[in-house]
Amino acid sequence: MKEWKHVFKLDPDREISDEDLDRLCMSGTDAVIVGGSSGVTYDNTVDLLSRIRKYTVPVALEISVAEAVVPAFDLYFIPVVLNTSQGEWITGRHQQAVKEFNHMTPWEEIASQGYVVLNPDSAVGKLTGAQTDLDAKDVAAYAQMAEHLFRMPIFYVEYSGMFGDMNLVRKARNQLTETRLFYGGGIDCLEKAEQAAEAAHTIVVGNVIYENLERALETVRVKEGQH
Ligand code: 1GP
Repeated sequence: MKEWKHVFKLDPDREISDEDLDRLCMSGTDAVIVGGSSGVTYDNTVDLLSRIRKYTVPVALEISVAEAVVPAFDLYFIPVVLNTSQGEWITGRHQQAVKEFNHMTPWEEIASQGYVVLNPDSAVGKLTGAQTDLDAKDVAAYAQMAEHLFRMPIFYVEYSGMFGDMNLVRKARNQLTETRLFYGGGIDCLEKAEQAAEAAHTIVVGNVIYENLERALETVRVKEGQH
């Protein structure tokens, strides 16, 4: 995960053909994250994992609902929304899930993600009641908290559905030495992928997979200019 430059995020609640999935998994991306804000179930998560498992690409589950936790992923990501006042998205659901799994929780395969959600119109923004009216200094402070206060391995700047402010992303990344900054939101062509890859450690490409697969695949070329 420390080396990832580019990842695709696939939503178990959306359809993807075997051919398109083959091209994604063989694209040279560093990893596939499985996750979504709504409609994620055990069945559609198992189904998608079993299809991705035919390939060697690492695959991580970003857990949104405890009922859809499926064994056999390489890694599990636990999102913690830093910019909400709704406690269920910070520790509430997490505590319930850990209580349910109890001693079964595979802590060595789990990484927390400190999310800052910045698109108020996104599904995740609405769902979590994120306070999105933040400037670069606000987000940089959250980045410091993620690294130094909570020691989170990932700080995720989430603009889901819109391309964000790369200056803000860069300033947040400059706070970090151990924690990796993941950026996601509106990357729908190579040019935006390059801008985001210059500002973040790891870029996440989601929606364009379902809108325009060719454009999604071209974003992997950011790996050619590794920096
Ligand atoms: C969503 O950050 C990811 O969680 C990617 O965003 O769907 O806008 O590419 P997009």
